[in-house]
Amino acid sequence: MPKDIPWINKNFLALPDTDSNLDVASAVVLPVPYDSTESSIVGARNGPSAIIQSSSELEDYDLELDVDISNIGIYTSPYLEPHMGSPELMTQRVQLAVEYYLGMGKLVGVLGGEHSVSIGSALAHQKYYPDATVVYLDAHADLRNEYMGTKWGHASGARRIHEQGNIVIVGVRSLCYEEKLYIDSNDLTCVFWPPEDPKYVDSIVDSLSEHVYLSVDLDVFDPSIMSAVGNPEPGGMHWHDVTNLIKHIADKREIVGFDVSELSPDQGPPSCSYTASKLVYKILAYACRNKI
Ligand SMILES: [Mn+2]
Repeated sequence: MPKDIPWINKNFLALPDTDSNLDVASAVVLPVPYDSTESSIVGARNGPSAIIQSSSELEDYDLELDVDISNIGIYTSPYLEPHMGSPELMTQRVQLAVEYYLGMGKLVGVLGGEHSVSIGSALAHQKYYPDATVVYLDAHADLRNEYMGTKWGHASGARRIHEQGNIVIVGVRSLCYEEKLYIDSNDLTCVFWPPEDPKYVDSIVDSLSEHVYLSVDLDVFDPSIMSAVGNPEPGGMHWHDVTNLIKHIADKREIVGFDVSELSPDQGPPSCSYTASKLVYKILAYACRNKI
């Protein structure tokens, strides 16, 4: 293609081919437009396209880290087709797709979709990094063994992940009694929001293994900055609470993969899509800055 004509690529960050082809990319963003187990507001299937579209407005240069993010190489995968057979089959499909890119040595970031996409992605990462701790940011505990007839829906993600390995849950302010009992009886680390311990960031980082998988349900944010989610919950984390925690984790441990989910773009102002997009960008920056 002639380079003197200003093409716009429809990939994450609207990167030119030289920064976004699979061969050069350190990271892969994998869009998963799936929201079939949502029990309240549907629309997270439109999250990946809204995140990618908003990302074209982001600067490649990150002021905080003084790096050009595009230099890590970011490949935007084709969208994963939802499996309508069952939520369990969809989980297996997500796991397969994530393992495909992990097998190439890529850092994979899944763009949901509803938060159940985290199950397949986390299981794939737990297979590649058996010691990994999953840091699960969510307004809800997602520890129900089963909900509305499935064990593989958005209400059971943390439970399925905990059955496979280590998990630390942060930001919870809404849960059922069964989930509270599960946390207590399993001695599971769950930082409710607001946190009681002013040094909660250090406590979380100290509890993590070397490899960390990060799972972010956008409803962990306060609805004042993130209303476009399926289950908004008041009293949440703010921008710097979340980014500061992720930065500290990346400083002391290795973030090996992540997902960002539950953006339902029609439920809020365009700033929500932009915020979700910038969060993906910041996670990539913290996780990959040493690869630049
Ligand atoms: Mn949630």
